Amino acid sequence: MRSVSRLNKFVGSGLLAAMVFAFFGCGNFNAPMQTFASGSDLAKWITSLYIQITIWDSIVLAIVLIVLALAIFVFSTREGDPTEPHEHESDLMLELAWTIAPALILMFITIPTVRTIMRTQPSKWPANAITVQVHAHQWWWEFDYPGLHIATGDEVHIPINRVIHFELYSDDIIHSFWIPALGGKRDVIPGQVNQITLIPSVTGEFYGQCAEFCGLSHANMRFRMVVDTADGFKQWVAAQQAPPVEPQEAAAKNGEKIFKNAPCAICHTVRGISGFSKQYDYGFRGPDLTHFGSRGTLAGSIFDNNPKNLAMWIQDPEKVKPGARMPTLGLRGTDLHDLVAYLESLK
Ligand code: HEC
Ligand SMILES: [Cu+2]
Repeated sequence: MRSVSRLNKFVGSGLLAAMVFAFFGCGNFNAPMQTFASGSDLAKWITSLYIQITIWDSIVLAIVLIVLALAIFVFSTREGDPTEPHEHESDLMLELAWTIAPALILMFITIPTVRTIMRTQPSKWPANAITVQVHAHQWWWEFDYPGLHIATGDEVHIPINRVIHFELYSDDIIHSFWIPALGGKRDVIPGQVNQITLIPSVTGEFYGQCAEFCGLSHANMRFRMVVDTADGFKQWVAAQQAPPVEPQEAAAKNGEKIFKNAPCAICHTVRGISGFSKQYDYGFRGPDLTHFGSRGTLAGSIFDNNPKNLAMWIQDPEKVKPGARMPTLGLRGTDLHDLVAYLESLK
C-alpha cells in the first residue's frame, strides 16, 4: 500500500498541532521580555533583520513543500502503473538552477546580516552621549554614571531619544548584558570593556537579564531599565544626586544606627554615612543603597521592593537567592523592623 500510514498521519498532525501552539505562544506581545517590541534603534535593526531572514526562509520552505507535494501526489508512480520512471543522466539547467538559487538566497541573508553587525558595533558615538558604566557581579548589576556621579543597583534610568553608551565591565566572571525589548545582547568579560550604544525610542519599564550562565543564581540576575522622558530623567538625576534623606520617624532613626554599627556598612555605600572603597573590593561588595527606597525591586530585581520582601532578604539572603554573596547577619525583631524602616525611607 502506498497510502500514508496511520503512524505517519499521527506524527504529522502532532507536529502540525505543535507548530500552531508555538505560533500562538509567539503572539503574546505584552510579555515584558519579548524581543519584538523594538524600543530602540538597535532593537529595530535586529528585528528588521530577523523579519527579512524569516521571509527568505519562508519562501524556501514554501518552494520545498510545493515540490515535495508535487513529487508525492502528482509525479509518483501509481500502483499497477506499467511504465518505469525515466532516468535523468544529468540536466545542466537544473543543476545550474539549484547551485545559483541557494547562493543567491545566502547572499540575500549575508548582506543584511553583515550590515546589521557593523551597525550595532559602532566605534564612535557623539560627545553628548550619556555614558553608563555597567558592572556585572555575581549576581546583580551595578550602574555608574561617571558624568553624573550616580550609582545604582538593579535599576538603570535613561532618557528617551538620546544616545546612550553602555560600557560593560565584569567584576568576576563572564556575564551577558541583555534587554530584550531594547536590543542586545553583549558579553561582559573580565579584563575587557565591551560596549553597546542605543537610542531608546519609547518610554516605559523594561526588564533585562544576564544571558550567560554565570553560576548558581544566574537566572536571578535581572535588572530594570526605565526609559524616562527628558524631564523625568532630569528629576530622577537630581533626586539621585541629592544626599540621602534624613530619617524622620523614630524607627528609621534607630535603623540608621543599626545600619552604621552592623557589618552592612562594610559592603554597602550610603553616601555620607558609609563609603566603600573600590580598592578593597574583593568581590562581595553590595549595591549602593543611598537611594534604595526609590528603587522598585531588589536583589537582582527578583523581588518587589517592599518592607516584607526586604525583611525576608536581610534575614536570610541565601535562602531566597541561592549563592547570594550577602551574609546572614542574624538580625530579627525590632532591630530588623527598624533597619527595614530606615532603608525604605532612603527615597
Ligand atoms: C559581605 C558583604 C555584605 C554585607 C556585610 C551586607 N551585604 Fe547587603 N548585599 C551584599 C551583596 C553582594 C548584595 C547583592 C546580592 C544579590 O543581589 O545577589 C547585597 C544586597 C543587599 C540589598 C539589596 C539591594 C538591591 O538594590 O538589590 C540590600 C537592601 C542589602 N543588601 C542590605 C544589607 C543590610 C541591611 C546589611 C546589614 C544587615 C547588609 N546588606 C550586609 C553584600 C553585603
Ligand atoms: Cu550573570
